[in-house]
Amino acid sequence: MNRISGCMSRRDFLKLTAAGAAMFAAPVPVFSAGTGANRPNVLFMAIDDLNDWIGCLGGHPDVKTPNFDRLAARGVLFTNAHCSAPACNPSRASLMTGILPSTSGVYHNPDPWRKSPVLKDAVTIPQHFMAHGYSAVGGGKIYHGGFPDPPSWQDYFPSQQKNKPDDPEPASLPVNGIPNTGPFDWGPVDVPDEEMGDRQVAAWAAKELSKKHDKPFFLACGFFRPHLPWYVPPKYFDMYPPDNITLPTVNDNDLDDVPPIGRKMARPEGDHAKVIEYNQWRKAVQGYLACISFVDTCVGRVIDALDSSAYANNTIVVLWSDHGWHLGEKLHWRKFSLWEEATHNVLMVVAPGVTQPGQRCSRPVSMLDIYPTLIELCNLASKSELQGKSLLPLLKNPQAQWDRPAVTTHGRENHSVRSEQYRYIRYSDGTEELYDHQNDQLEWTNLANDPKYAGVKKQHAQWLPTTNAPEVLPGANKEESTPQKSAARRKK
Ligand SMILES: [Ca+2]
Ligand SMILES: [Ca+2]
Repeated sequence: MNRISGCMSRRDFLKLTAAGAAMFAAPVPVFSAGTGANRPNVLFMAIDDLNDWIGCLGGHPDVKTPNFDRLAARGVLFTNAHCSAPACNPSRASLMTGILPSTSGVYHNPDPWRKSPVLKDAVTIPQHFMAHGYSAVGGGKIYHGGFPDPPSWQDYFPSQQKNKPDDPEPASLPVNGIPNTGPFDWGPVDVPDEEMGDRQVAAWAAKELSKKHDKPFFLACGFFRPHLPWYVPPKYFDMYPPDNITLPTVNDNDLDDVPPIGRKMARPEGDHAKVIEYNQWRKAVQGYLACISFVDTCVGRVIDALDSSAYANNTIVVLWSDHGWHLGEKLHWRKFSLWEEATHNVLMVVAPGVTQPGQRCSRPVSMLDIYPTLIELCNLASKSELQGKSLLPLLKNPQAQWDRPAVTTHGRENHSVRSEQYRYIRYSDGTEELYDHQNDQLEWTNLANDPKYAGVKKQHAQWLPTTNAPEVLPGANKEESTPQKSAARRKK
């Protein structure tokens, strides 16, 4: 599939059948229970702000990502995977605890997730592994910046309090010439790769993999690029000459059939207007692609280290990104929306003895599903509070039936339900969008008001969360959220 050029693949209908549900009735442990020594290790890699612009997902025709592609080729690439929330903190809090934003009340980046009454004592993925005899260490960005979680780890790089190494910056800022642009900036920084924070995280992870481990390990390794600002060494910019870059296919009237809450999320008068005014679209796409190719080399370092380690054959690799990114589609930039560009993200799983090489799965899955998947793959105790479903049936057979769509929430009571064919959005005021991906992969034509689709809407609406917890606000977690506050805070 190629969302940029508009070449669209046709997809099967999602079949919401009882047969699909029955597949979850009897989970089969893959590895035998017993001492920790029998259990597989887990290499858990996170990429920040990476949309589907990697070679194997076909999201951009120009991108070069040999390392993402070779990892995907070893196992199952999920081509229709979506985040629980299109922002770093709520997406990661949800992924790491297995709880939906609408249940926890963690909707936006400033929301302190451990202050949620639901997540206060939540057992995170690495905590659950530690409770089963694993070591759990991490490096780089796994949780969002302001909210590291020392109880999740035995050790952390660079430290439990400072989860991310610093990055070098160009001498003169901003590079793109947009006034008051802050981190919404792009351009080369003339340093060796080794000075980049992500390369330090990759080197740390490689060293961990070279050590002798007495226990099975859960090793988390989080890369920050392609998060803004898009500063990486010049050679990565040189890979994408701006004059030859393919720009996203954008419909200037795309927001005309979008309800007001959605238009407010897009904010075309903000980033997009500035990018056009300062003639930066090509350079911005260049910067994002450059950062993707840079982080691809970091992923490659870690894969090489795993391959040359003693753990090459008994380590599960899970690579994920926390949400997608708009680069002008719907006249929007960044994440913070409920459309395909913001919710679609990267998920690939290599599980020795379970997955086959070269498999692709187009079932709609959620980052919420990672936690129960790892529980089954490593035969840990199940946890009834988790709201995702184990992907094990799809890891074994990517064409297996799947009984549920992926739900994404952005702010209280704004939800998207993504099935194999459709995306249904319902905002807090009851307004709706519906897109048919079989005919409209770019989500240009909102079908929500067409009576022909009443049944499709109803089918998808049954998956809308019934709980919409109050937002967990900094310093006053019992306070009720208001749309004004949420809108103001989202801009931070
Ligand atoms: Ca992010
Ligand atoms: Ca439209």
